[in-house]
Amino acid sequence: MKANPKSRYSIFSLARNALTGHQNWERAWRSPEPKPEYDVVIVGAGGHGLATAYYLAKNHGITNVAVVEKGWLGGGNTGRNTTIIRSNYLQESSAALFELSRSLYETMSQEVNYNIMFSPRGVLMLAQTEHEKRAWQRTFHANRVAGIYTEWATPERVKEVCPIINIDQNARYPVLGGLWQPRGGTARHDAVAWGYARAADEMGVDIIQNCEVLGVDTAGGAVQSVQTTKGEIRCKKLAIVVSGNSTRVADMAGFRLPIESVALQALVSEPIKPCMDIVVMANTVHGYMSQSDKGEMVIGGGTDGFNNYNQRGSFHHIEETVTALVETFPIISRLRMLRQWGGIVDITGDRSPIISKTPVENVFINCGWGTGGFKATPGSGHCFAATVAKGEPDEIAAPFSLDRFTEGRMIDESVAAAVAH
Ligand code: FAD
Ligand code: PYC
Repeated sequence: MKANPKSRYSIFSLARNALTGHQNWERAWRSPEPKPEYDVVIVGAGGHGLATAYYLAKNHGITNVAVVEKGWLGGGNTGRNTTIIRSNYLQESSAALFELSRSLYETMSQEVNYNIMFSPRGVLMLAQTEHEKRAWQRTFHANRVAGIYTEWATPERVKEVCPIINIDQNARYPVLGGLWQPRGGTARHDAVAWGYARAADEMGVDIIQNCEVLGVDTAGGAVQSVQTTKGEIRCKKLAIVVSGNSTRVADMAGFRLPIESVALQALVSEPIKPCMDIVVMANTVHGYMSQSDKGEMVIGGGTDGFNNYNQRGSFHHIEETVTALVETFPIISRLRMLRQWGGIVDITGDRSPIISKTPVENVFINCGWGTGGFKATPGSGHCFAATVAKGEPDEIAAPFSLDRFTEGRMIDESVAAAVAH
């Protein structure tokens, strides 16, 4: 990466801090008190809210912006996901959105001058029933038409890219092939939030943590202000980007969303030697796995079977997910699991996101990413910033508006959504 001459960080500051007991690190972003009024208030300092702030400042010159966060930045789903990035979606509009995002990941470290550790190691979606094989082959053909590079992998090719997979055709769920996206991969999730936060802060955006939005004043049918735990903040525009809490904040602004909130859990094993250098998703059995740089196997499964706002893991999930995966990955039968957690995901009926104006003037919403929004962070921020700045969705965001649910323009991505189908 080329050194940025404006950077406050250098090899010399690294050495100086190492020699002085790490007492003198500069803060990566300021911790301001809220001003009385902003042009735009963004609720939620997850990756999507921070990316929105970054692109509002960078692409639209709007810097009188506050991002208000009830906890700490990146502490929601952004810091709880399993970091899978891919764009192998079926519908044309989704392909455009997710491929924009994947391609922005390729250069994000340089763009925000922060190493987000993008690792295009390849993502493989297994086909383990005849029906699933047909569904992924259909997606493979659609990807080709949309200009997204994927390959169809035979069982032998699957074994080649992931030697620890069992391809015995007598298995209960035999590996019949897979959809392989070589430029899919992973990135460090909290670095994505930190990178956007630092870059937005440098352009003048106020990031206000420990500041919960408790109410929205919409007198006269347009947003006036938000009530927060740090007092009232007036705003000309309000952008709601709170994932699993979307229905709660939309309620405050006086409109309803077609969203269900449910916990999605994940777990990691004890660290082991490198044995898997790609990401594999096995959606028929509801499981997926990759290996972290520390050597832990990062494992996840399906959503909880009931609506809830829990951010915790539960024992049944470890048992169900590991049981589901063990036939395909026999080596995990002897692994000890180290820790587990959960996040609240916001799921729509068609498993596609919402990037939209709302029935309240100057209130905008970005939600419904469900189990799959980490991969979309840069593209989502890019499109949502344009929507907020111009008051109308841009070309890529337009199909994802809220009125598609009343007009019946569903964007069915239940197969691509994988663990959320
Ligand atoms: P968040 O990061 O949740 O940010 C929203 C923020 O809003 C939070 O910080 C919250 O505290 C704040 N907030 C809420 N209410 C208020 C309020 N009233 N006032 C102020 N602030 C408020 N996606 C992928 O693409 N790949 C994956 O591999 C993947 N794995 C996942 C695994 C798990 C276990 C989970 C839980 C999710 C996974 N996802 C994955 C989904 C992905 O994490 C999310 O879609 C994405 O991170 C959403 O980002 P966000 O910025 O919209 O939300
Ligand atoms: O959307 O790729 C995804 C995903 C993987 C695990 C959870 N979500």
